[in-house]
Amino acid sequence: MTAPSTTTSPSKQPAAFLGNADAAAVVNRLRACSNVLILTHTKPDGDAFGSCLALARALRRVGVTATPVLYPPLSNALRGLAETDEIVLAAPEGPGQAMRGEPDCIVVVDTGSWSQLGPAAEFVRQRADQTIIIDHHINGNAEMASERLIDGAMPAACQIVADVVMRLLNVSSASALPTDVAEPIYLGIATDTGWFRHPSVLPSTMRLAADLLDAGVNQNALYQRTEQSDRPQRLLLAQRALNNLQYIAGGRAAVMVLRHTDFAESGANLDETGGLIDLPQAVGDVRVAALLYEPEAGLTRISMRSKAGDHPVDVNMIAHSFGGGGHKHAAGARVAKPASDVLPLLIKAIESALA
Ligand SMILES: [Mn+2]
Repeated sequence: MTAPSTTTSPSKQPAAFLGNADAAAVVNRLRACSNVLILTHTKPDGDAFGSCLALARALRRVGVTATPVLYPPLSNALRGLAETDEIVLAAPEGPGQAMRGEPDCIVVVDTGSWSQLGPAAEFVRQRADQTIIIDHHINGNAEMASERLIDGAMPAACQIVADVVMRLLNVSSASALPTDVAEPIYLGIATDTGWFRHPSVLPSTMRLAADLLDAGVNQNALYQRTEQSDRPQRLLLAQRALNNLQYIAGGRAAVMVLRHTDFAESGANLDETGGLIDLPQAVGDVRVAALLYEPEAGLTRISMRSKAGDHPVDVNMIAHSFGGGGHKHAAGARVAKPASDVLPLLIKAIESALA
């Protein structure tokens, strides 16, 4: 880990990871395939899961065998949205274990980083020529894939996947997509944008969402399933996060810490930290929110959000200084130190970004 940078000068910006392919080229390539492996980042979120499922369902409709291999943890809410035979959950020896025969194409969605591929990284490393990335993160590893359909302006990978599956299925409007393809796309966009509240939302995002509703998506059913199906333990974890909340930078930022023991004592799982980062953002003066939590003793994950507006803080820059990355308004990092060591460094980095 490098020391947190005290400046946010543009020269320190991570090199842009530019795409080199358009949707039409990717679709042509996919049409020529017969056996496609679909991968995403470990601990798949709604966007990762939705991208995999929508792409797999669309490929199967055009006669292509598609195997999405996902690495847990995967929330029960997401898992329940796919039939049991539609996805493979974990293949500890690598995705080859889950495939019937050698894939002629690998599509990696919602990430382009080796560090996020988990046990699949080695498999992909040997097959970069056959690999396509579809992503909205600009800090990835270009050598992972020969074709990279990447648009950092998109709020969700699913908005890019929507374009791909519409071309694949030959429909000119997302309203003509089959409902079972439209649903996971809507899920991915809704969850990656905090249900259309984040600054990343574009006019085209709302138009696409409307078209997906026309395609038969039941938005309230998806909302209840993903946002209103918590276990009671999650609220106990939230209680602990709020107990540990502190305002810094004169109240313009808030940081929360969950220690390893907080999970054991509340009975909550690591994947139940989702959404906690949004709580301090309810406060008007808070421009930056950070959550530090320890998946295990001696390891800290940092999650950060910033609000758009005057002098917005680029949390991607802060995350980068901790060896992580993400987007301007949402980023994270993992640091091999206890949270008590990381906290003062992070506070300093946030305070200097707000200075
Ligand atoms: Mn995403």
